[in-house]
Amino acid sequence: MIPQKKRIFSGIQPTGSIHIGNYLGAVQHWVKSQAEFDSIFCIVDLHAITVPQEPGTLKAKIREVTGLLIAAGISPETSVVFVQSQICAHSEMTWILNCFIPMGWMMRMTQFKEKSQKERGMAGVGLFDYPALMAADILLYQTDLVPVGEDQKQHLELTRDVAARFNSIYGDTFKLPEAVIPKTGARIMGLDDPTKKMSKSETNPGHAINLLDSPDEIRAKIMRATTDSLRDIRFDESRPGIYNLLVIYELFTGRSRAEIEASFEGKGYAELKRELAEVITAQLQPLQSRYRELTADPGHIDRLLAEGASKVQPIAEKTLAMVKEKIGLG
Ligand code: ATP
Ligand code: LTN
Repeated sequence: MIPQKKRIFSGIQPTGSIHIGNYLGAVQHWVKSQAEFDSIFCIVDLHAITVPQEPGTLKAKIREVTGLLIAAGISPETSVVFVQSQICAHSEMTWILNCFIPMGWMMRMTQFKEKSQKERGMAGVGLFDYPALMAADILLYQTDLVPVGEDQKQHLELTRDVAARFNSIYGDTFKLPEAVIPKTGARIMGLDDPTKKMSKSETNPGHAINLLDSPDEIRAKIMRATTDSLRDIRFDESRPGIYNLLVIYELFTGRSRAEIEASFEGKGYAELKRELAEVITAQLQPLQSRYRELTADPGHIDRLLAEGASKVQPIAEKTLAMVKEKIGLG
């Protein structure tokens, strides 16, 4: 018998613009692992509405993110890409899991604490419940591995905890998923403030390099990136600005740290920044032209998403039916 491939599941929010943090921390790893694993990628629009969204923009962003994933190398033939809200089982499973997650676990979630602070008491219940929806996404597909950036580690732990809790009550039901977090690039920092993670929800235009930025925008953002007043170019985590730029350089070029430090010996920050801008531009150009080709026909992306939904629906329905049966629902 041919052994079954392990299943990968991951998600991305259709909000803001996809930036090089999303790409280096998550998307490029999804692309590389497609051949080896049975891969499912979800455009998490239900997660997106945990903060206010403009309807027209949300719809457009769902297509944009899908187009970017495919342009970045996700193959719709080998992998599945689908929209979360098109599969009702995600919402239904979230409700069921809610009933098995103690409030105390949820109250420890640092992402909620950070995001809700900005909302000054007006954060929605959905934002609080965000990790339960994420657990439902993962557990519905009996996922083995979840490749994500560092910021999602705690959510993955909660997912495993609720799965284990359910299994201990009702017997073996959910597979316990494992987070896969890259050693380097799991937390690319903001260019304007290298002490904060690069994030889609930051609005400062100098904060992130987006995958669709023009060469001029890339150059301007990199040249303005916050560094320090020292001179030597070294991978030194205590100097977050220059360290972040070097990590981005390392990941886009695939060169070793020793090689990079040697090549910038005696050179200044301006030179590193100029070269980094060139490297990023060269890497993003082919992706951008594929994106333009893919989106030339507006119906194309919608068709791919409809196919994706029809492929995952039976898997999700099967897990949901098993769970409802075990609990004694309906
Ligand atoms: P927001 O910060 O507004 O919540 P986001 O930038 O984190 O949005 P998501 O769609 O939530 O974007 O994340 C998609 C994937 O990118 C996730 O796996 C996440 O862990 C990863 N990711 C997000 N930001 C970074 C970053 N700065 N460095 C590395 N990986 C990241
Ligand atoms: N919360 C994740 C997005 C996400 C996700 C998932 C990631 C939603 N559902 C399931 C992995 C598996 C984020 O990146 N902010």
